[in-house]
Amino acid sequence: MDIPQSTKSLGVTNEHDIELRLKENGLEIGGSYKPKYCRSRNKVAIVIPYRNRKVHLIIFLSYIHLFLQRQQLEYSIFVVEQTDGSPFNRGMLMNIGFEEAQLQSNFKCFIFHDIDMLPENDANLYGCPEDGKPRQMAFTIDIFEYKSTPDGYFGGVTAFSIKDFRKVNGFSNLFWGWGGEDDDLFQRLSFHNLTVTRPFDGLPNLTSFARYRTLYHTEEKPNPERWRLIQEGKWRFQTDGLISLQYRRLFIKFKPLYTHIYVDIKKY
Ligand code: NGS
Repeated sequence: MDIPQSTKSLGVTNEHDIELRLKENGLEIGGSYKPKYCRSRNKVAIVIPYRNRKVHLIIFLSYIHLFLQRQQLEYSIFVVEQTDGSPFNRGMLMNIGFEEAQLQSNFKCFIFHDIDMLPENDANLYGCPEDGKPRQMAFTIDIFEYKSTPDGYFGGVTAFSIKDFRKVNGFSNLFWGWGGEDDDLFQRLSFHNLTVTRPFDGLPNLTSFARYRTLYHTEEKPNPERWRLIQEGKWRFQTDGLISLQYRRLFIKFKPLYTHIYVDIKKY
């Protein structure tokens, strides 16, 4: 399937058209899917942090559902929306998605997914990683001219078993604004001796497989505190994260294409 850069190229103009199409494929309310003729090994929760990117949301959903269904995966999509006016807190929204998804079902693993990243290759499997082996899914990205991302890069799209994400205490909740929360997470993995794996590890020519296309957006405002937070991270790994997560869930809506969780995480 071609990767769309606009909803027009999909031949659809709104969410409703896509809903109808996907319903025919067997998509259930809340954006959940189970393959019809086989049983998936595990159930995967896809968590997407979100605010104010309606067009990206439509493009992402219309692409990713079919992608996941071609892989015969059992999955649900959770969109966690920050409704307050504080700077965007990607890490905290991921932590919230992790906790909220478990209130809905017994997911065995989690894929933390930016809304503007589209996997290009159907063979980049979104199934569960083994315990002890979190996976960096986005290995080469168009905006970096498909060069391999550096070893310490752990952003964009990452996969965890439930056990490993708990072990590292999730993301830090303290990164408000763009950048650094993924570097902090990478440090958490190293601290716990977890090995980062990548799709197609061991194969030659890795760069031609785990490719991602990004959807265009204007640059976000970087968080001026991020370098200091990263540097001091190791003192907080045990106390800042899932263990200290506090938020107000305003409401949850089970929409045809996804479960939409509205939260207030205001920076007090
Ligand atoms: C690093 C950021 C990461 C970010 C990566 C790629 O510099 O959070 O760039 O960003 N770290 C810091 O700023 C400390 S990207 O070009 O994909 O937007 O993930």
